[in-house]
Amino acid sequence: MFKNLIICFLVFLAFGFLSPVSSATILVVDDFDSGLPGNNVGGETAAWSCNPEDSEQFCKMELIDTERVGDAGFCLKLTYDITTSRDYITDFPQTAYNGYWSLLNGLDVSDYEYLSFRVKGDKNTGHTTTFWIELKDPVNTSGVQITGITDEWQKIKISQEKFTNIHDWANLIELMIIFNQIATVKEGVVYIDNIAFEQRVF
Ligand SMILES: [Ca+2]
Ligand SMILES: [Ca+2]
Repeated sequence: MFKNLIICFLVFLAFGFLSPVSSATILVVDDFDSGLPGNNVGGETAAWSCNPEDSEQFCKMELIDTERVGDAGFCLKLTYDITTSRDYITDFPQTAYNGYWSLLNGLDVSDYEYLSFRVKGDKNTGHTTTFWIELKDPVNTSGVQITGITDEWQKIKISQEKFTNIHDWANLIELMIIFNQIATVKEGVVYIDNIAFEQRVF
């Protein structure tokens, strides 16, 4: 009887301490709340463009606390412009491509099922309703088109299976946001917050 009680107590302890689901089901890549470049998994972050010497096109990254998800912290503000007098993309004259990268340093997300993030466009400047998001493993790159962006925060949740070219989910190298010829508005502002990988909720 006493032995059974001990076992019950140990089982209670084990489940009590090990089973809280919230800590295990979401892996936060970046909540931007430090207000500084660099993500929550130790990777560098930056804006990029297809030609840094062409100042007619650019993507600028800022971390701001006037727009964000939640009551505190910061979000990522991307100000982009893909109009230029030069040609970069076949069949799309005078169109550049640029965006933002976040290094994942070999992040293991093989136990996760979804990439998620919050996004909205800026009502005043205008914004594209669509952009491209890519993941890279050591060998492959795979992208998904994000659509339906409005000027209200929404959560985007993409099954990792949609990134069909990624084969090494235990070793992700980079996440990239790309503004290119699919942008519905060629100059604008997009806000991003809470980039994460999530497990399926049972
Ligand atoms: Ca935030
Ligand atoms: Ca321009």
